Amino acid sequence: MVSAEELKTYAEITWCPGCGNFGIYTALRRALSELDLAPEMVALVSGIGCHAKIVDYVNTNSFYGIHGRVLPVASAIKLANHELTVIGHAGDGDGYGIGIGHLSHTCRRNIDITYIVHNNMVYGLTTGQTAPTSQQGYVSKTSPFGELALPINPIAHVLASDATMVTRGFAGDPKHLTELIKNCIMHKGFALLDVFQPCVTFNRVNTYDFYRKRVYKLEEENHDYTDRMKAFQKAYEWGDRIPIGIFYKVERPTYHSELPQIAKNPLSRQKIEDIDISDLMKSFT
Ligand SMILES: Cc1ncc(C[n+]2csc(CCOP(=O)(O)OP(=O)(O)O)c2C)c(N)n1
Ligand code: SF4
Ligand SMILES: [Mg+2]
Repeated sequence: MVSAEELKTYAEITWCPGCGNFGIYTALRRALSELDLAPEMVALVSGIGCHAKIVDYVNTNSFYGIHGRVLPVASAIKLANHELTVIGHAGDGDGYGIGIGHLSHTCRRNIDITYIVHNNMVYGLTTGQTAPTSQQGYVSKTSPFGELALPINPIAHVLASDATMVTRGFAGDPKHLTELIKNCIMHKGFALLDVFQPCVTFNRVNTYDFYRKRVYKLEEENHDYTDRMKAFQKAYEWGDRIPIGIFYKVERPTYHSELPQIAKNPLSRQKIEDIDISDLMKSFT
């Protein structure tokens, strides 16, 4: 077994001291270690933002993607070699702003990947602009009089897009987060893990204290995660009590399991020498 400590890399960590990304980083390494996954069989994919640096800090395969395109890259990796455990890391700006179109399609296809969204409700890397999950009234340099729009509700959004696993964690509770990451990885199908990730530098509203006073665990209140309508109700719970844990989970065939071309072997292990495409090429001339 590779320990969580051994999954660290030599790269210097440049997150601000106290950043919520540290909690996600710890939980991710613990989950990979506890599931006893060989590092060479894991592929991490990121967008661009503070969250994205995580792929440099974990000693597995990794692909530093582009802003908003985590899911197309992660889906392609999974379909090229479905034996890999593929985990996408996006920011709330990255995944719920520019990249949100990909989210619904990945859900409905049920691509077998885990998608961890580091939701700090702000654009961290670009120094604190309002993000799609910033709360109404949120003041920043791009909304100096307070944000007018309602925030994206990621949980409700993916429930409506037929996601097969929908979860939320808190970076200030790495133990609980480790279990959620393990559950998402073990789930056969698309799993969203939205994580409340305090940005201690730019978001002075959604702090560790803010969440500690409000979050409660769905599993401690006997939430039935097979009931989609109940999951919707929980998705809209916000205020003095905010739920974390598994909102919804259901089994459905994964996209790659329905493709006859890769039923025997992953695409990456298929021989291409014997394939003759000369007739196809001629058809284009
Ligand atoms: C296509 C494109 N548009 C905009 C940018 C500039 N940019 C880089 S990171 C970022 C936002 C980061 O916010 P978020 O995704 O929430 O990540 P965080 O830094 O908060 O982890 C933006 C707008 C970019 N790199 N590429
Ligand atoms: S700017 Fe915010 S999200 Fe980025 S490293 Fe600093 S605390 Fe973390
Ligand atoms: Mg962000």
